Amino acid sequence: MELGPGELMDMYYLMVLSRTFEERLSTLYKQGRVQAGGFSGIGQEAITVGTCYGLEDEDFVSPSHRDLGVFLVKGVSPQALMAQFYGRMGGMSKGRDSALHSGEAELNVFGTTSMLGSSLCVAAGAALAFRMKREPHVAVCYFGEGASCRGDFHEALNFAGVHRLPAIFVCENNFYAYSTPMNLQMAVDDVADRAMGYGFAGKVCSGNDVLAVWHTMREALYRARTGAGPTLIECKTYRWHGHSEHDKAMYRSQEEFIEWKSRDPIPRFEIYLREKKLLTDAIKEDVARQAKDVVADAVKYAEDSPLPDPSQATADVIG
Ligand SMILES: Cc1ncc(C[n+]2csc(CCOP(=O)(O)OP(=O)(O)O)c2C)c(N)n1
Repeated sequence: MELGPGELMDMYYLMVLSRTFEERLSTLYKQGRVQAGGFSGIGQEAITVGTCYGLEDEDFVSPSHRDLGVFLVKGVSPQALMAQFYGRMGGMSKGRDSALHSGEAELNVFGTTSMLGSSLCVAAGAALAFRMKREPHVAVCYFGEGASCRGDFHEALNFAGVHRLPAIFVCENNFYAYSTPMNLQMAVDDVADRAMGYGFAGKVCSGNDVLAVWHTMREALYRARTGAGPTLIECKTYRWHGHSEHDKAMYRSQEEFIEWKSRDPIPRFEIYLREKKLLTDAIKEDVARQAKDVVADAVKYAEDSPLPDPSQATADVIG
């Protein structure tokens, strides 16, 4: 399956929107205007857009703490997302928290908890539910290479492998779990190798090349939807900002940072779009303006949205 011009430009817009949103969020954090600590996914946009674009509405996704793009592509409005970071009533959790630990049940976006790796088992469970109900949907779970060192990861993959579940595990390997470099977390070079131990395919791709990510995801979706079982996709990438906005990331070198910045996924995709005669300077400016307007509108919506009423703190709690 190839992407048409409209789809390619949609993906480009979503990457630009994601970047613009997060750049604004970073400024808002420094101005003390948002409640959230700001786990930036800048530099990783090709992964969220490349894996999520084209998913069915019924497909289940469980984004991690810096996967803003997953929410945007799955259809959460930029307004609700911004209000979420402001901790306002208009946000996904109606002001009960201010990070991406919230979800949107109607869109099948499952909010992860703060415990790294916890949602992998939930995604395996969602995939099992699809299997039991004979529904042709897929559960996609996002996590970092750090989370892949936790027990939940291994239990989820083992269970998904045994039952050949329609699950796709997307590892965003940005080489650091907070300040811990990859070589102090695991003794293998590729997280994808771990899939072999659970009896299914592990694929590595460039997480800064949206088309490589998209094609790898297509194969995984085909396997999942045809009953061939799960896939572990490892996308090699880099987070430009620190672990969160207060972290200056002094544990990594300038050289390394500059090298990865030169692999920025957005200009990389722009080269492709220009070669395909889909992008010109004027269109690029238009897309940037559109994204800026959407984000400005989201900020206004969030700032106009009321703070939650304390009496509602335990409303919607199921138990
Ligand atoms: C079980 C657990 N241990 C530690 C933390 C604290 N913590 C939050 S995010 C993070 C780093 C996660 O690294 P990774 O999984 O690689 O994802 P990334 O932040 O790089 O996207 C840590 C250590 C946590 N939330 N849960």
